[in-house]
Amino acid sequence: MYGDAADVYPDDDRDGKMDDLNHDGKVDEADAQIVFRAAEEVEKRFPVLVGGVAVYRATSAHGPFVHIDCRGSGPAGASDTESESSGRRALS
Ligand SMILES: [Ca+2]
Ligand SMILES: [Ca+2]
Repeated sequence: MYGDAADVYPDDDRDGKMDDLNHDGKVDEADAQIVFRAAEEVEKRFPVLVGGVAVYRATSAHGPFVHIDCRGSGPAGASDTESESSGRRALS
């Protein structure tokens, strides 16, 4: 983690992966979407704080998580995404 960006995944059982937030028996993008929607709520309330939110799919190296970039609007800073971006870069 660096700058003001954060990778967010609730991990109450501390296994290093996002928990099964919707309790459907598997940890996947649906769970990441729950965090994504929560981040969107924050973005609506505090638009200056959040520069971008993206859901990352699970890989062999990590479970799904949500990346929140608080480094401000503009294209810089999100070029290192390894999976699809939400495309919700702030429009100014
Ligand atoms: Ca966990
Ligand atoms: Ca789930």
